[in-house]
Amino acid sequence: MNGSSVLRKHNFKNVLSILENRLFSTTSEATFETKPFKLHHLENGPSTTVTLSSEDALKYYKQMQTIRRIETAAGNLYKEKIVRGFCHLYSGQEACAVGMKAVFRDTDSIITAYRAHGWTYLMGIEPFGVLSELTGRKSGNARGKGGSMHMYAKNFYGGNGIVGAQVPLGAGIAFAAKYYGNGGVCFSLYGDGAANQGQVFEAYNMAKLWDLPCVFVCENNGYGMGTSSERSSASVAYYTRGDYIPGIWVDGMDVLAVREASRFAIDYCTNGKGPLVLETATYRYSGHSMSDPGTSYRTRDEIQEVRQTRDPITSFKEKIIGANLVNIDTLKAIDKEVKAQIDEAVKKAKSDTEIGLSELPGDIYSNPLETIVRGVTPFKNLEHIRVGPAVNLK
Ligand SMILES: Cc1ncc(C[n+]2csc(CCOP(=O)(O)OP(=O)(O)O)c2C)c(N)n1
Ligand SMILES: [Mg+2]
Repeated sequence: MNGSSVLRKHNFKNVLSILENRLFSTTSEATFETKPFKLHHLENGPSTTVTLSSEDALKYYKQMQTIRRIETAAGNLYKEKIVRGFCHLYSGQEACAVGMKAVFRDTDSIITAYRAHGWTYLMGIEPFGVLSELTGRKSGNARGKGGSMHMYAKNFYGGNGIVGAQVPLGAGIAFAAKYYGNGGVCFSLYGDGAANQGQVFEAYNMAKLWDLPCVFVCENNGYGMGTSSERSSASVAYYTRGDYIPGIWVDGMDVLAVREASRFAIDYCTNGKGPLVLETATYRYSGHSMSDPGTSYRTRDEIQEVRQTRDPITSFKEKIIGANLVNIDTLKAIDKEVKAQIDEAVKKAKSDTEIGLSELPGDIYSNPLETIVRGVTPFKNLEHIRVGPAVNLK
């Protein structure tokens, strides 16, 4: 090709891309570079070059926006005193969940701590099922009896309020997958505040001893209640804390990086190599729970800076628009659709009714072996009843 034809081709390309932008036409696939992963006891890690289709871009964007909106709605309902009890929001951490879920297969499971609303939605429950659980109504995911921390779905083992206790349970779910030989991997999530607990290390030990298909995911959002990770942990390199278990550090604000790391983790575990530790570096915008304003142990500037520079939704939006994968109007339409869906779910969650008192002893066990509920009251016996079905019964 001679000089003038190179120039002609180059100009032609420029003109084309300008035209493309003007007409808001989009490309169907784009490639991005993630931040480097940090590796522990691994020779090779996930690929830092990631490919994204426009279809997946829209899917992840919608999922993250939906989680953000559910949490905003939950916070408002709490302030209106319609949601009572505990309420822990996941805002800021959306990319962790959406990135992991993006590569889950039908056989993979997840168990988390008390920031469970977003996961419940991702694992198949409509926002109305989440919000009506929060308001304690009968259409709630657990018929209004579980509340914020106790929501479940197929392959989703909840919502667990005892810090760290879900980690050995996750190892148990992974054990079951290995025992049944179904090829499933369990993602067992915990926070930086749980990462120093003894039971975490006991679970690591068993998981490695038996090479269980378990991904121990430490969602490091920088704080356990009001204590910064630096003040609570002698080593904040949580991805190395499994010692003999290999680990990966990933930018938890980048949905694509989390997706790639999770893909790698599933592949690793299903190849019989045993467990893996995945640290997702993330941030929570809200206080620890609704009773914590979240400003006494960190500055407003710190929160503002994360919002402006690392927000998982805004940064993803900029990325996919910049790559011409989607156009702004489509994203605006998604925003509108999600807002309408959550507004409607809030309305219904407020007006739904509660279950009757007769259901109080319902579903204590999936298979009650005794008729009478033990240890309740000496005056009046309560009988077990099944409303069912249990979502995770094998
Ligand atoms: C066994 C136990 N100890 C203490 C508590 C009180 N508590 C609730 S959350 C929390 C901090 C957990 O922080 P982290 O694991 O970082 O999770 P995050 O809230 O940041 O998501 C503590 C100490 C509890 N629920 N259970
Ligand atoms: Mg934390």
